[in-house]
Amino acid sequence: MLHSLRIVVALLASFLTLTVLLTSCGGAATRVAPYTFELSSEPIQPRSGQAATVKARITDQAGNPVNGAKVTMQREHLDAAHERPTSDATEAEPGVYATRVNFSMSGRWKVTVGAEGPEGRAQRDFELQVQ
Ligand SMILES: [Cu+2]
Repeated sequence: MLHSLRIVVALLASFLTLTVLLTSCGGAATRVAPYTFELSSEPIQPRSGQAATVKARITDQAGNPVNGAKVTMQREHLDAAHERPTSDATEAEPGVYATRVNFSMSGRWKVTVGAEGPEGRAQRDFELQVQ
């Protein structure tokens, strides 16, 4: 009896966690897509005050490129608190989304890539070191 009650509590707890995760990224109706993200930049180590290209390769569970997604990249400087600019990225080649950005300061930057595609929405954080 006590044992089965514990299971119910555990299930309820995990359900609540899932609900919070889903609602925190834009509504319970949004599906969390099983995308894989890979981030790269040109140059590999961007310099502050100079334009760099940031690219996200997005693939689905089968490893196929995710085409036609709406992709954004938000940049956050981890060494100082200030505005967090967001850029729209465009599909440069199948499943590869690129944007041209200017990291205003050197140091550690978090790049949050958000993708809304046919299988739903997903996002992932990356860290970039800017010279
Ligand atoms: Cu900064």
